[in-house]
Amino acid sequence: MSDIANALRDLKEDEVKKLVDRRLAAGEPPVSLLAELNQGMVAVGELFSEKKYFISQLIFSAEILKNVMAKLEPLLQAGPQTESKGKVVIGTVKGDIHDIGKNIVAALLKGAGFEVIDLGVDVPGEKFIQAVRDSGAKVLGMSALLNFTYPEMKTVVESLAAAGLRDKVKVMIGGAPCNEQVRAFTGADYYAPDAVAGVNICQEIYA
Ligand code: B12
Repeated sequence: MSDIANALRDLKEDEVKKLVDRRLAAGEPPVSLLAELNQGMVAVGELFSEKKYFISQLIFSAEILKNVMAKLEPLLQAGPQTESKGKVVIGTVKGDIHDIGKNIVAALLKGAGFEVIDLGVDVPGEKFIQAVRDSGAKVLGMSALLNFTYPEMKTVVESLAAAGLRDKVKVMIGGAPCNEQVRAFTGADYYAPDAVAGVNICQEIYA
């Protein structure tokens, strides 16, 4: 693991900030730091699973990452102002309040010129459907970090069909525990392992 990932895993806030500042000052693009930060958070999650970290440490890791992202997000969004490339509805599914990854995806999409309709966290299915209908977005992105929310994503996909919207919108899912199998279970069209992959998928859809 990199020095940034290690510092985040060890909850050394000042160290994380210092390393991030140093790499940005050296001219490194902010997007290249995301994978390392993510690695650090995965390591925190593992320590939590092993009962070596408790919920307080999970909360603290999120605080550290949120503070770092407050610096990185404006940089990720700082693309040249162009005409909207298209609309994307995004949110974290009902029952789940994890939003750091979803916010990164939203920031990168904005930076790439997409109009993002961010519904926030713990989003009920009806709200996703309503937003897709009202906005005419061709992409719906759902974030899920808790495995017991997979059925919720499946329900949203089925509700899109029931509302006559399924052929008008592509559904993309993401979040640490998601994978291709989860995508197949939910009936979503795409699974994105990270935010950059998510942006690439949107670019393909709107090409
Ligand atoms: C920080 C954290 C928290 C914070 C969240 C704060 C916040 N505002 O988000 C807090 C402390 C609140 C929290 C709470 C809980 N958490 Co938590 N948490 C984490 C942790 C350590 C990091 C998550 C994170 O921010 N990662 C960094 C971001 C950048 O990564 P990411 O979200 O995966 O996003 C990237 C990609 O996945 C992708 N992506 C994400 N979403 C989307 C969406 C789309 C559309 C696309 C295209 C891409 C995409 O792009 C992102 C950037 O590349 C994870 C560990 C892990 N492995 O992820 C556990 C983890 C997710 N949590 C877990 C658990 C169990 C919980 C709790 C139930 C704990 C408890 N007992 O209360 C609660 C649940 C609360 C709830 N109802 O939601 C488990 C889930 C296990 C499971 N598979 O179901 C994990 C995996 C930890 C573990 N190993 O046990 N958590």
